[in-house]
Amino acid sequence: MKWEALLAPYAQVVEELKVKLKGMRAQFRHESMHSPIEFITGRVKPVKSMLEKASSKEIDPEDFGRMELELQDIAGLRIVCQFVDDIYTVVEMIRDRKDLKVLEEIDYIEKNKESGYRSYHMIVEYPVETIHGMKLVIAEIQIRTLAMNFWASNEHSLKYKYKGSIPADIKERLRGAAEAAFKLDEEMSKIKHEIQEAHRIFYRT
Ligand code: 0O2
Ligand code: 0O2
Repeated sequence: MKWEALLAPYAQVVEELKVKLKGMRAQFRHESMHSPIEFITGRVKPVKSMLEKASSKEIDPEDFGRMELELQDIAGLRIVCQFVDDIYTVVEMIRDRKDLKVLEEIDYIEKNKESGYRSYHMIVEYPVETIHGMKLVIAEIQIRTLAMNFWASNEHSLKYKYKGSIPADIKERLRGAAEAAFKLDEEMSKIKHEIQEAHRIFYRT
């Protein structure tokens, strides 16, 4: 079968989940509440990058069945939030949804990766209707702040530039930049709480 046909259910899952997650954001906005979601993006993993990952896991390039089981980010969604607290609000909302099942959660915020990377990852199973019946598809949802997203996209392009092997001194600076980005998140959260507190005091008196 051609790649396009094999990946069609994944493309559908990305589109369906994007619509549903954007729906959550729209509901918050309609109710004039702060939306924990700033924006959502989604993609199907490019075939080249699927094959590279398959090769690193010693999966035969013809064995799409194994790729479906072991590459959990063929369908990938990214939810970008303003504040760190918002990430955990979104996580709770996803856990509560009845249209998908959470298989695994990895908190790279509590414990960041060696590179400095921070994000909350949820691996979910989502039922999609195809012309051959219902198919359970695995998708990865990455939830992160704007600052974490800024860091990850810059680091990702540097990795691309240096073909996966970033020089040690640049790696060290990237780790420092990740900490600076996290400090910015923490500072913004403190400012947000102080504004909310001031609001409460103002309206109580
Ligand atoms: P809105 O209301 O502006 O958020 P699509 O299918 O076109 O909705 P696509 O093409 O899969 O989405 O993804 P794309 O183009 O990467 O971006 C998805 C949404 O995220 C777009 O908004 C972008 O404007 C938004 N976006 C991407 N990067 C940033 C960013 O750094 N900051 C902000 N605020 N938004 C960003 P929408 O979906 O068109 O609508
Ligand atoms: P791309 O190009 O974004 O698709 P595992 O097999 O479980 O050991 P796996 O599957 O890589 O490892 O899972 P992990 O580590 O949770 O990472 C999944 C995705 O998270 C990556 O996909 C990236 O999108 C993102 N990510 C993880 N670590 C980093 C990092 O150090 N920097 C950046 N920028 N992103 C990271 P891909 O397939 O690696 O890449």
